[in-house]
Amino acid sequence: MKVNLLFLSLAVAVGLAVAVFGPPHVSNALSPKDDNVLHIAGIFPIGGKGGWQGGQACQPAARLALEDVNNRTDLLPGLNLKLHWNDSECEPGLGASVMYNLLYNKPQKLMLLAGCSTVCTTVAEAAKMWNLVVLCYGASSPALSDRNRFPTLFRTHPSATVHNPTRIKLMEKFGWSRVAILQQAEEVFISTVEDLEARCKEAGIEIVTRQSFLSDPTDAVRNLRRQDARVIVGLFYVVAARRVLCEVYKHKLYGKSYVWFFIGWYEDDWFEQNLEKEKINCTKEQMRIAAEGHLTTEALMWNQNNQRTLSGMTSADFRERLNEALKKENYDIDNMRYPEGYQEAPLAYDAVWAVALAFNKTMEKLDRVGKSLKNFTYTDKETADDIYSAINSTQFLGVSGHVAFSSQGDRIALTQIEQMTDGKYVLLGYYDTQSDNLTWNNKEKWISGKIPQDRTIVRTVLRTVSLGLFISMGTVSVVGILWAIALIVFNIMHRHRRVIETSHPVCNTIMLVGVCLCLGSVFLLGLDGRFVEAEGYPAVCQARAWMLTLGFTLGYGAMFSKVWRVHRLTTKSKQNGMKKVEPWKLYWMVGGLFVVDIILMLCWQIIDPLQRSIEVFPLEDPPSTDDDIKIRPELEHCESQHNAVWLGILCGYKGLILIFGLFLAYETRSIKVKQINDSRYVGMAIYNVVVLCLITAPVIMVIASQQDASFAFEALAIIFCCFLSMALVFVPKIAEIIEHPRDKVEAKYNTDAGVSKEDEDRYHSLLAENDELQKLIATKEEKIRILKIKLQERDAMKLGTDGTAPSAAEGMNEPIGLGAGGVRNNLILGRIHHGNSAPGQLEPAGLILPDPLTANSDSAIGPISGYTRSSQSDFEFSESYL
Ligand code: ABU
Repeated sequence: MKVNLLFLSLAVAVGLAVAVFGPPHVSNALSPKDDNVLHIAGIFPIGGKGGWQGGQACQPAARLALEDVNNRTDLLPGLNLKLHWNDSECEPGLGASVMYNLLYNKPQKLMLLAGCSTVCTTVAEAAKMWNLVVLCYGASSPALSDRNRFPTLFRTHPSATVHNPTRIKLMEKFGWSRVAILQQAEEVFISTVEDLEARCKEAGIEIVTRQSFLSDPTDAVRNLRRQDARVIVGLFYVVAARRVLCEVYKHKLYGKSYVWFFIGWYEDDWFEQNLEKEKINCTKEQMRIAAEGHLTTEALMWNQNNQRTLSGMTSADFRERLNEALKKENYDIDNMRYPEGYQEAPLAYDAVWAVALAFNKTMEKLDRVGKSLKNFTYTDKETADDIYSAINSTQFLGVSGHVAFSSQGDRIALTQIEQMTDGKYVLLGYYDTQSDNLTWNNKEKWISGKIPQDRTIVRTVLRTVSLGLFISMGTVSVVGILWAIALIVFNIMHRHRRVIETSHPVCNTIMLVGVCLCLGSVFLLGLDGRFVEAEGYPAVCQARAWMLTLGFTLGYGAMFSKVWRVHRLTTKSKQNGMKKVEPWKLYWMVGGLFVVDIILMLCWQIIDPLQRSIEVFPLEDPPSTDDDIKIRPELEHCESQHNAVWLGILCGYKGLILIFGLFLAYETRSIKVKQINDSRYVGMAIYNVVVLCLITAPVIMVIASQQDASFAFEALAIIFCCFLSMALVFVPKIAEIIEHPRDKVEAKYNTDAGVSKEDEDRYHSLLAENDELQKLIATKEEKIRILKIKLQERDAMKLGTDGTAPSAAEGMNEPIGLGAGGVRNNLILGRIHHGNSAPGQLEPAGLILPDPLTANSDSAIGPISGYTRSSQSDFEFSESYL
């Protein structure tokens, strides 16, 4: 009933198909009466544009088989086979239409021959409705092995899965464990790939990517390149294969670094055919270049032994006859221009023989029950089952080899492996899946002379500081350390010299120790993977952090404490008077900073210690090598888990000290105190350190990925800070000591007395001048006294004569403004250069400087620049160094 309804509904379609494609062709060597004829239907893909057009050679092969079968008297005695066929173009829709046409047009067909997987899938799924057995001579789809879906299907063509064990075998043989798959989106290839994936997984082969395409493979091929696919299994029909190959050429996925596995049933010159017709945008030469070296696997379709087969022919005889038949159809066989399906022609030939043998067997069986094949109808399930059983048990030696069908209806076959060498296919060997036997001819040829790699070999190269840079920075650091040690010795040796003594030698030594640590850290900064194993690197990281932090604190802290004290002295003196600088206050400051550092560093190293971290850079090409390798540069860094937090705390704390030091240095820029004689030079050194630190820290963060630049920058900053600090603090001292080897004459630095050499000279000249003036005063007083006596005598005489009052001169008993005692002690120092007055210029009235030797340190002069000058002997104001 179901079938009848189907018949009815398709009648219109069949009628249309007949009108469009014309009546079916009939192949029969003889012209027997219709009573003696068994009719079979055939569907051949011949004139299509895509897929497999193997009917071009398979249809003539089937025709030859019909001739041979019908010529045999022992086969189907008294009966002839007749083939009614049409072209499906390997299009499933057209194939279905052709099938309906064949089935709904008389005479009754007993079996269906079909080729091309897509068509076979369609017709075999429908044929069960007509109780028809389908025999596929050209269908490789593994999906066709599903007995539930295709219960009446048999095929002489092996399933495409027979290639997969062979592919796996080759991958293992050549050591490829990373492959890619490119497939056309057709069920035949999808099911083949599924099988291949399962087998790869079993064999431990990684499938790096699986790309598919409908008709345009451009994107899929591009993706293969992106994925660095080297060994690629390509599954597509030949028209798509030509498009793929052209894209392979364009994307340069060919040559010594690539291996392609193609399907072996394309014709030998498939990559040169129909390029214009199919609008392939590559020349023959380009296609040849891209195709060179590829491997193919294919089930054996031609009997390899020169045995006589059931038909009485060897496969060579069959080839001859087929070639003749094809020549008659105008194929240029002499020039090796074979039609599509030439490889599968023996399968079509053997398929017809299998039909004949099965019919023969069925006939015998039906004869015994008084039935005949000739009475078969599409509803005759019983006879259909008999035909099924007969073909299922059919075995014979055909021109394609031993013909037998598995329980899934599949053909069991050997596979052959070929390689394209110099534009020709060369047989490399055979693989028997059943016995896992690989017969190898050792004829493979690789473009580079060696087996291509399945991936780019990535070599990890650790980026290290260049040796020259490390050595040069190291050398400068060593010089710096030696110089610092020499200065420590100098500082200790001359600690009693006033110039050193008043600069706080212990503070100087602390600063120099800090300098040594900082310069030592330059070595640690350059110690990387070149010298230290990965396991030892965290220790280097921690040593670097400790050394640089403590070095900085000692070096900078010592200088900071000096400017701090100067600032304190100048601000406190107003209230408390000038005090002596207590050394312990300086050490306390440095010690405090040092302890804070130790606590911070301990917390950091205990809670979240510095570890070796690796920065990976993009792959690079090696400078020059023929090998297929890439370089992956790596750079070591010292990082803890919460690196940013720790660096933030440490840099924040140090940054504050730097900024505060900068402020103090600025505030005390014009002040020189006798208690810390080098504060101005120290201030300059602080400026230098602050500026360099503030520039270096952010720059190093930015260039951290460039090992040479960041090392050079960091090392130079440290070296520059250290050298300049040492120079600013010690060069004047050294110069002074060289200039004045004896302590006495160190007048310039003799600030304890509060008098410089010039002041002393000036003092002596003032004393002399004072003596002169005192003598002058004495003379004048004598004169006055004499004059006074004279006046008194005159007045006495006058009084004696006229009795008048004394004159106005009587009020001049004392000299005006020059009391004898006051003149001696207070001098108008009109010649001392002071403050803003030019040398030799008189100071404004009222600026009375006490005697330098007897002055009270508390005598105030008045505020200048916000500071109170308590005594000319305590502070000296000079031009700011800013
Ligand atoms: N060897 C030809 C197979 C064609 C197909 O499976 O469609």
